[in-house]
Amino acid sequence: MALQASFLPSALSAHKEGKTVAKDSVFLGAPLSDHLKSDFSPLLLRTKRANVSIGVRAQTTATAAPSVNRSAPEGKKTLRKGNVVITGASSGLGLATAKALAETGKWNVIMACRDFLKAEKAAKSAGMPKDNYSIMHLDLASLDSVRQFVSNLKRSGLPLDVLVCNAAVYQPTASEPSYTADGFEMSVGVNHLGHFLLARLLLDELKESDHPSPRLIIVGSITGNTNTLAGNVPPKANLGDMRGLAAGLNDTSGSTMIDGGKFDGAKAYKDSKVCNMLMMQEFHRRYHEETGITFASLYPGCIATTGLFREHIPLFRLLFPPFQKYITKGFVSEEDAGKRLAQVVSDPSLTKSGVYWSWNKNSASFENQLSQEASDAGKARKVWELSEKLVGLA
Ligand code: LMG
Ligand code: NDP
Ligand code: PMR
Repeated sequence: MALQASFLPSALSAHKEGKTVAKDSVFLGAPLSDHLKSDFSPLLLRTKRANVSIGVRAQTTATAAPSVNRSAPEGKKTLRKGNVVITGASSGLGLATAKALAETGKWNVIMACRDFLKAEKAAKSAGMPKDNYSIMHLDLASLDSVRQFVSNLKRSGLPLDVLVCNAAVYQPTASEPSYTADGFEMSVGVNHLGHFLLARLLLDELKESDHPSPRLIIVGSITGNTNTLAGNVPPKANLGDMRGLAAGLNDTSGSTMIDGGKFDGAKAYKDSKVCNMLMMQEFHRRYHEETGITFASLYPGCIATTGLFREHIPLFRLLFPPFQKYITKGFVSEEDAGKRLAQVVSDPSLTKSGVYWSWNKNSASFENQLSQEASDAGKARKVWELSEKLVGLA
């Protein structure tokens, strides 16, 4: 409630200025998704819609950002910012990417976060230009929250140009599984199933985008790829015959692990990354030709300092960064990793679909090879179909 009171004035003043709808999303995101104050939201939403056509189109940028007014005279095009949703933008890679994109002035970054205040603080202390981002509530550990987020975004009237599925949890030290609101093992539930539903529900929005290069990006990782040294550190990713996924990914109906095995948090994370990389390719096969949307995944490098390792033992957190810096040399800073993901979001040379991007020692991007399992089209189809059932799409 406090949130609401404090965000209302700025939301309304943003309207008056006819400047941007970004503030509205700040306002919209938290209260609506928290199921608060639904009584007066329709009024706000109507106001907002009316403003989108005026406010957003009035914005100009200096470079080849998405064009709205395509009939404007050459060199004087009226351009609008691209709208990019980044999940888990309250820390680590997501925050660094949000910052990198917001600073270009060409993007309105919608930070889709489970902890609204944390995100607001993070954005402020990162010094993100406030006209170029907004925050909306999204808890990927709840399918209801995912649906609510999609509905809020649609009702905001903001066109969606790029969706980045970045959020993740990693529970390497958990001896017992934990569960999402819908009863799925947490790592696969958040990292894969929550994002799968989100991406499926937002596909129509991406299709309608008039941006020159709409994209759906799903963050992958080297640790899910057993064709690498890192992917061979035990426990290794392996989806097996997916009997655990088929049975609902919990102890009551079968197993918390996709392959039906005993719970292992580190393996669950790596399995979830395999699902992320498989889903990117399945989206590509099903929708790229028809929609022109670019579907891509990436390994941004080892960002050994992020919150991802918060649940690991202190000794690991101490040694992991120097290990990656000086021994594997796979280390990359949050800032540089953010620039890499920002490239995949907006670089005109990275429009190829179905690609898993990585970066070499000189920080040049290249198309990387996925492991056999992470590029298995049969497995991709099966993950897709089983996941559809679990998230209520089939
Ligand atoms: C699993 O264990 C747990 O079973 C699971 O529950 C879960 O927690 C999971 O991923 C999380 O871990 C992993 C365990 C097994 O690994 C460890 O516990 C080792 C932790 C090491 C972490 C990195 C820190 C290393 C510290 C080195 C010191 C750095 C200091 C730097 C200072 C620089 C100053 C200039 O892991 C293993 O069993 C390891 C075996 C991995 C096999 C990988 C495949 C072949 C490896 C070939 C070796 C190549 C050599 C590379 C150099 C390595 C140097 C350490
Ligand atoms: P962080 O922990 O810093 O960021 C993860 C983000 O996900 C946080 O903002 C977190 O929110 C959010 N999140 C977690 N659970 C939920 C949820 N239920 N709903 C919504 N958001 C949630 O880790 P990284 O930045 O390292 O990870 C980002 C991505 O990069 C992940 O996909 C990870 O797999 C990938 N990656 C990371 C590598 C690395 O070395 N760090 C290497 C390869 C890939 P909150 O701030 O509230 O906790
Ligand atoms: Mg790994 C080139 C070698 C390399 C790279 C790039 C990574 C990345 N790791 C490498 C090697 C090794 N790691 C080796 C030789 C070991 C054994 C000492 C090792 C161990 C290790 C552990 C215990 N590494 C880890 C862990 C984790 O808990 C991290 C993990 O698996 O998270 C799922 C991790 C990682 N190593 C990486 C990267 C990028 C990670 C974590 C990030 C991720 O996949 O999201």
